[in-house]
Order: sequence, then C-alpha cells, then structure tokens
Amino acid sequence: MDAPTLEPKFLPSGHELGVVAVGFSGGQGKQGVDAAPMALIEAGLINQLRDELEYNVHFDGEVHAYTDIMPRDDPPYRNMKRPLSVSAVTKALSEQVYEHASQGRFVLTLGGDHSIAIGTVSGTAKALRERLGREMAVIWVDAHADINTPETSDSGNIHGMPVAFLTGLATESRPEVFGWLKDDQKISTKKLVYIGLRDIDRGEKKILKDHGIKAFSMHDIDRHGIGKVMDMALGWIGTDTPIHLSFDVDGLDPMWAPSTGTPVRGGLTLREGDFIAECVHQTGSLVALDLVEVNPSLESEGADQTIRAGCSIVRCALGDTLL
Ligand SMILES: [Mn+2]
Repeated sequence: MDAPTLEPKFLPSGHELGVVAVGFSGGQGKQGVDAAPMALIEAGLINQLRDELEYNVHFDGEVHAYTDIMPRDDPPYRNMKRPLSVSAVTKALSEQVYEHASQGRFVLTLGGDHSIAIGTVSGTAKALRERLGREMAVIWVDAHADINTPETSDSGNIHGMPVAFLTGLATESRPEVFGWLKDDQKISTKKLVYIGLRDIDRGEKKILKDHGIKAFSMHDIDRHGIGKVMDMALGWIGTDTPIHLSFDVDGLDPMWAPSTGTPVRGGLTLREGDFIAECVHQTGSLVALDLVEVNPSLESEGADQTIRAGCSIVRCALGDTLL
C-alpha cells in the first residue's frame, strides 16, 4: 500500500462538507431510527466538524422526513414492505447527495435506516462518474450484508436489500419502485468490500460466493487483526478509486452500540470501528460517508453510548486523530 496521504485526491478542496440529515425508518419495522440525525446533531457532531475539524459545512438545517412524497397507500410488492415510500425517499435523497457531490463536496449522510444507502451511493456514484469519469468503490461496514434481493429476503424489509439494488443484482422496471436507478448510479460488485459481517442469510451467502464479492467477516478480523484486514480491503480497492463508506452502527458490537434495530453479538470494538474510519480517511480517497441505524429509542441507557460511538466514527472518517 502507498504511504497514507491526508490530501484528498478526488475533492477539489478538502474542506467543503455537505451534510444531509435523513429521518427515515421505512426500510425496516421499528420506529425511532428517524430520530437519530437530531440526536447526533444535538450531541454536537456538526459543530465539532465545523469548529474542531474546520470544515466549511453546507447543511440546510433540516432533518428530512419526506412526508410530502410518502404515499398513503403502500402495500407490499414483490415481497418488499413499503416499496413506494422507500423508493420515493431514496430517489429524493439521491438528488440531494448528487447535488453536494457534483460540487466537489464530501457528503455526510446521517440516517435513518440502511435502505437510505440506495439514495446516497447512487448520488455519489453518478456525480463522480460525471465529475471525474471514475467508478466508485463502496466499503460497507455492517453485521449484515444487506444484499438480499426481494426474492431471497425473509423479512421483506428493504434495509436488507440496498446493496442488491445498487449493484444491479436486484432489478425492477417500475420507476416508482427503484426503476429510477440507472446504470450510471450503480456500482460494480468488484468494487464492493464488506467489513464486520457476522449474520448473513443463506441466500446472501450464495450471492457473495457466486459474484466473488470481497468480504471480511469477524472471522477474518479475529484471524488477521483489523490492521491487516484494512490493508487487504484498501489494497483490493487500490489507490486510484474514490471510496464511499457506508457505516451501519450495528457493525459495532452491542457492547458499544446497543441502541440499534438488529444488534448482533460478536462485533467490532469501538476502537476497531474508529480504526476503520481512520484508515479510510488516510487513503485520501474518501468522498462520502453514511452513518445509519442508530436508534436512540430502543435503549434508555445504551442510546447515549450508541450516539457517542456514531459521532466518533464520523469524526474519525473526517480526519480526527488521537494525537
Ligand atoms: Mn446495514
């Protein structure tokens, strides 16, 4: 691996930061994940990015709930729950993210459940293709692979499907159900890297194997250590590819991030999570970050620590260092 550089390679200025706050929970069944952006902001996150890390923050000051574009009637379709709502919200979000990314800003999106990555990744992928003529890589940190197709999903919750839509493994022609996703908004399965996996559905295992998708499970982290795993993950992506980091807080062990919709024991430590973010920052290739699935309503005591863990990951990805 090349020596780490702190100069951003794919952003004209390292100091312009677009923030989108997404109060959306429709990709899964539990209320409360929509309150995460406000909780993160009230914990001081945006002020820290502005005052301590010296970003020029572009934020409309709003937690978007998208209620005006949400259909009243949204029955299941092809086993997907709330398909019209998730599709409409992610389409609107895709345009918001695209707007920031096409102006050369780093884009930070605060979710919301992980279905919103359909909007964030599609927005940055399109902007980077247009701006730099480059295909983007995605590092997906998560306990789950979120790569079910509507047909392989048991739950029908779309927060378990975003990667399938983003890679084109799941397709749908109806524009009101993700048919709006065009090729220039998608990513290659060869440019996708998972870290932290430990709860993968049978159908997903087959998808990962059949498509040769690069995935570092908790087993790999136990075997090699997080340092070696990051070297391998970033080596796979290479030094000439912009990176979008999509970080599900359930990638962390519930000991550190208990307040999340689908916690799975045996996960990343707080430091391993921060280390992933620090390493990706050091590549200089990071162009966007999602922080998702913080649900402050699920745990009374654990909510605070989960919010703090989330803030820490964001700060690390944006250049905060221990020394
Ligand atoms: Mn996820």
